[in-house]
Amino acid sequence: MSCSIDGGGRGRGGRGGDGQGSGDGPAAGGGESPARTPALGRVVPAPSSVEPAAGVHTLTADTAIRVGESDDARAVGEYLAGLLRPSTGHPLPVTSEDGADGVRLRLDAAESALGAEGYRLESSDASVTLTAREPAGLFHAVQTLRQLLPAAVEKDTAQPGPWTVPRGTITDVPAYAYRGAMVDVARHFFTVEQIKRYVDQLALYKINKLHLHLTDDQGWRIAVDSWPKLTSVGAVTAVGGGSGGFYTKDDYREIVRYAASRHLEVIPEIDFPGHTAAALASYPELNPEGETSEIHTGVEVGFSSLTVGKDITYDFVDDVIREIAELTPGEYLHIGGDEADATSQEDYAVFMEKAQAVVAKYGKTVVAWHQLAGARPAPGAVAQYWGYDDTSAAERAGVLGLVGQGVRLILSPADRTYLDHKYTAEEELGLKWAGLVEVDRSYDWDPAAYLDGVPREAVLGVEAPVWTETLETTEQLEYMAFPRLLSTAERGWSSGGEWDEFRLRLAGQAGRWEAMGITYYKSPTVPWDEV
Ligand code: TNX
Repeated sequence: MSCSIDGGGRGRGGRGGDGQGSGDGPAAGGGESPARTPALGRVVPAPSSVEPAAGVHTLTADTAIRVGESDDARAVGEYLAGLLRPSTGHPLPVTSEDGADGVRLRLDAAESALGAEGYRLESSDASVTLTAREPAGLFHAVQTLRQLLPAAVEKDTAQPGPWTVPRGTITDVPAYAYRGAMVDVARHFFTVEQIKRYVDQLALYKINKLHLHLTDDQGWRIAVDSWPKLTSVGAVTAVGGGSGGFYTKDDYREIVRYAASRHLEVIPEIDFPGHTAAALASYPELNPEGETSEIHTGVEVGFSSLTVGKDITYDFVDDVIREIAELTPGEYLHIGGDEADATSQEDYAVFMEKAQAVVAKYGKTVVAWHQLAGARPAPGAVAQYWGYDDTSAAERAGVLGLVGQGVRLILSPADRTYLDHKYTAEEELGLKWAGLVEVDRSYDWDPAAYLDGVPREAVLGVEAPVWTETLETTEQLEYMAFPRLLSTAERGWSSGGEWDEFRLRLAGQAGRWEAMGITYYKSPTVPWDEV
């Protein structure tokens, strides 16, 4: 960060902020004003460089969104207009007409330093100009602009304003290419609409990957045409014996399309060879003796396995991976590979080698949980590390071994990034096998230095998973994700960062969550703004 970030709200002594960049507009002074302007740089994740200037830019009834001739810039401009129109009540026409005023979105191939996702935001008296090399960068610039407007901009009915943006320049590029969030839709099912809502929330914090854990012992949640009983039988229930559910292929395509419109890539996970009780119950022929078995409705793990020695297992794996790959425009396909405690080590190695080859055959890059260390990784494979402070030296050594073979890592340390874990011992929701994860703990790590012996170049990025053994509703999911999701978002986007400063920026998000109707945990570790 090239300058100090003003984390404190104006007029709130003792938080160290000086209001720099908050400007002198009518909205800037009132601590209780719903239209208070955040300081430039009071953004999550923290931008790489923030240069505040005095004063504010104000969006008015005359403001146009200027997108030039680019369809990509127009798409981002329409998205921005859709965000701003309901609360501002302004028409905000999206126009190709050039002009020195308004909100200007520019795509410029010559801006090579901005890379695939970086952007620059310049706010002056006359205009707010967003510049990027690629559409994703413009989209991220819009997320920053949202956070620089008063929180009430997030409401879906007309609000009084004024709609001020602090002046100055932000230049911002991400530290890591992979900044993910995972939802386990297998333990409890979440509908397309619920996932879309979460996607919108992820986009606000520049998360660019949505990993869906689509299958587990308790349910198979994605239609596979060549094995229809996976959903007609395997999707009917959930943890606790509830009613389950699954995505048709069109449902899934709609998730992929919607996520792409928010510049998120969907990574499907089909968990093999363990976590397969729902598949085994759907097709008894996948069991060793063709015997019938049950879908699991409890929360235990590590008891189910595909039958590694049977040919039909590989027909199944090939068909499933082919059909899932067809639904996947993105690069990655996740094959799980975790907690295969009912598979012998030898069988595991055989199975994972074959399954990885199938992923390659259908043109995807394989991702697996870090238990992949028990097999030979395919060229280009990515492993997702989900260990924690108590993970054994032997297990860590296995991960180092993978890295030594060229495997890149997605880091999801369970005692930092796991959004299903309890904040405190008093919490009803959540698990705690990796310990309690208060908000400060979720921020207390550095991906570049987290695993001894793993160089920064081997870290593809970070991911925050929500496992759903104890979570069934949108409110519960949000309560667990907010605020901790933002810790992982920032660890993926920004280099460095101290908790004492981060928590001040976090504090400014509460007003946005209230305006958006997001349920969150009001952690005592964060000095929340009054909202
Ligand atoms: C471990 S993390 C699992 C999941 C559970 C989760 C609960 C991982 C790869 N496996 O099966 O849902 O813990 O926290």
